[in-house]
Amino acid sequence: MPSTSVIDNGIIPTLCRQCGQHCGVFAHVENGRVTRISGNKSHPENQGMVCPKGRAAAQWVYHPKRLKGCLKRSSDGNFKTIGYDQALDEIAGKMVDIKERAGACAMSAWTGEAIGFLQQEAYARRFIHAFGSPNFFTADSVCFALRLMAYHTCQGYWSYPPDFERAGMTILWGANPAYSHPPFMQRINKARRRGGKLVVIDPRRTIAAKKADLFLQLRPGTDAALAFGLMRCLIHENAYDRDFVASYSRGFEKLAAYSEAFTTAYVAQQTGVPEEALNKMRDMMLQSLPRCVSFPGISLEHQVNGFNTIRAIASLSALCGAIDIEGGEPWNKGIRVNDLNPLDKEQFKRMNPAGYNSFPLFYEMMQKCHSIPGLDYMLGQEAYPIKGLIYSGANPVLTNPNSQKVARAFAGLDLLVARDLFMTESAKLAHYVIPAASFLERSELHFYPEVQRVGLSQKVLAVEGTWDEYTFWHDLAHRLGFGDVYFPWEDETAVNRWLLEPSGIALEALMKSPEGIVYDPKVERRKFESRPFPTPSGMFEFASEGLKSFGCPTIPTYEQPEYLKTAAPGFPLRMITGSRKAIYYHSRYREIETFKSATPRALVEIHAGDAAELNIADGEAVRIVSKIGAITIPVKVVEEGRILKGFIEVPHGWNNPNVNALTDDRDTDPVGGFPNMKIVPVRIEKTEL
Ligand SMILES: Nc1nc2c(c(=O)[nH]1)N[C@H]1C(S)=C(S)[C@@H](COP(=O)(O)OP(=O)(O)OC[C@H]3O[C@@H](n4cnc5c(=O)[nH]c(N)nc54)[C@H](O)[C@@H]3O)O[C@H]1N2
Ligand SMILES: Nc1nc2c(c(=O)[nH]1)N[C@H]1C(S)=C(S)[C@@H](COP(=O)(O)OP(=O)(O)OC[C@H]3O[C@@H](n4cnc5c(=O)[nH]c(N)nc54)[C@H](O)[C@@H]3O)O[C@H]1N2
Ligand code: SF4
Ligand SMILES: [Mo]
Repeated sequence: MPSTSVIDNGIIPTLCRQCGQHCGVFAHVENGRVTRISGNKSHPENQGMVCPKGRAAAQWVYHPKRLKGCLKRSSDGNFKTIGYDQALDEIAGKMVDIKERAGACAMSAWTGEAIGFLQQEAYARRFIHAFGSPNFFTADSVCFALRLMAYHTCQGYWSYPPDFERAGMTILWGANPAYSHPPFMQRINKARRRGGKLVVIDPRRTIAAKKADLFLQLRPGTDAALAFGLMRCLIHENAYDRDFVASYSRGFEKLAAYSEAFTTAYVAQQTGVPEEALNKMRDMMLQSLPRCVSFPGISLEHQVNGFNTIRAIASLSALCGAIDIEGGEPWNKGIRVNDLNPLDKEQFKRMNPAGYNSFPLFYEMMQKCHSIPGLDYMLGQEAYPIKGLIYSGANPVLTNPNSQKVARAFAGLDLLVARDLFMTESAKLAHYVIPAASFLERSELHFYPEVQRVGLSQKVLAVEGTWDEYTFWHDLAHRLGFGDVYFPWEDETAVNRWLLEPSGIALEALMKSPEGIVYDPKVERRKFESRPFPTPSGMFEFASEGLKSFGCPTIPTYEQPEYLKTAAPGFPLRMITGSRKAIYYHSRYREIETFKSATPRALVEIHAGDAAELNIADGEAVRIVSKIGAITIPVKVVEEGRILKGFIEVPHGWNNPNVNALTDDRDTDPVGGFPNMKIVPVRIEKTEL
């Protein structure tokens, strides 16, 4: 295969991007080929650790199924290989045609988690904005943005990640960093060796739960009740940070009055957690104050009261006194870099960005469009039609809710361009597939705000017949006539140099610093004492008056999950989806042979009591039916205590079965538009595979 490393033999330090952590790694090259990836012990992110996904990077980038050469779908549905110039000329021509027929807004772009949320994403956003369309979608519509929105509402920034290593107590709310964020688990483990406590709140006894000092097996959707119960304890014990509340916050009285209803008995009744365990948690929290940090996971975003649940958790941290202290939740200092995003917010808002009407706060805070209503635009069921989409580093047909609808929307477009390393279920629907470069084939900046460092990944490989993100957007922009203005840099090295200019850090220096460079040596704590919180009031907002205009209560509230209020007729079970596993990453890495042999298929986890009632044995197949679809999947009856009775768990990212055939895109958080992927009403029927 014509793929060569930038050196013949040796070791190239770089950053792993098999997930979003950007661990420091070494690529070992022998005879022009990367043979293995090892950890950089001096890198602050991972301190030498490499997880199985990182170790498998070489298997993945050299996989024989990797796409090379541009593909065009013919009328018979088959793909044929065409030249890069022809592909880009045709795509540019079709975009011009769409613009003439339906306006610039009829074109859109979409980047997925594989692209990340920084530089690579910014190329796509810059491109579609320069084309004249506000319609830019990302994985943010189902990931991280709801947390960002909730924290921003309270304090004007998001403290990510907490100072795990120095915390007195870490509360994992529906997160399993042992699998999802291995470097964070490493830090939590370090804190525990020094006596720090770990509390895990999860309806499933995860690997993190097994290691925890305390595991609360709570009913999904009831986290806010627990958070209010803990706030009530802090207030009743007079143990909350009174100085912080008096001097730097607003809305405390309203919040305190609301929390009064959350007695230990009521919280136990809602969450299903025994009062004894709740009291134990309260005592642990009181003993670790103020260094008590919370880490809300993705499961709190994937439910209909997610925004308020996360606000309640952010408020709890503020009452603990954990805001911007050592061992608390830092207010990170950013780096001064040039901005790739030329968005004129007001101008684009006037153009009616897709989904603005449905979830205006999402657009206001993220300055991106929401993909869930975005699909209605693609289906021609909204104010104007979206007729074209270029997506990169995503696989929405498997990862977005209501996958039948995603597939229908994609299949109906006049122009769909896919950028991926592999032929996926989404790429199969594309008119053109432009093979993408992997992270080992590009160079980009990455920031580690908790240690105030900037790092740079190095280009390790060149693979013929694939194109990196910058080259692709640059080349297409030049064909459309706005390249000179918006993509003037020759290559990504020139972009990196331009981005860094305001920071005072030279690209050459960064290239020689595999562990990154500290962009601000001064560590400051409790910065709110000397400058206002970046909220409308300048205070930490337990109550946010600004939310009224978005139809949201000013203080966070607990909404009982539907299943505690009424039985959904015909759907007696609740399905949790997508709990992270150690190896697969959403729909990624299913090609890797060693992963395939370790976990060849998706299984539904079911409680032994539910299995017995349904007369289902381990290994048998079932049909899971939701309001919008059905899938067939083999059963894994799990050990006692692993999952709450009445709940099942199905992994995501698989093609067969695709759990998002069951998740409903209409069942969302009203403010953030995040889909319910964690409490899906379903029933199970015995069947055969
Ligand atoms: N290996 C691997 N790592 C990944 C990913 C991957 O696909 N694979 N994806 C990455 C991405 S993009 C993300 S967003 C992160 C997500 O990472 P995390 O936020 O750590 O998510 P999970 O590991 O799925 O853990 C979520 C847990 O929440 C529990 N849960 C479900 N409903 C509720 C509820 O109502 N309340 C509470 N308290 N718990 C609940 C589930 O049982 C599950 O154990 O992982 C990242 N890391
Ligand atoms: N039911 C259910 N669904 C979920 C979730 C859940 O918990 N439950 N979690 C949701 C979450 S939190 C997220 S973040 C989304 C993620 O959903 P997506 O953003 O769609 O992510 P992936 O499935 O990982 O798709 C990434 C694609 O990019 C390709 N790729 C990898 N590296 C590169 C690269 O460098 N360049 C390019 N161009 N392509 C690359 C991969 O081959 C893969 O096909 O899934 C969501 N879907
Ligand atoms: S956690 Fe694993 S996959 Fe993620 S960056 Fe680190 S080594 Fe790579
Ligand atoms: Mo995510």
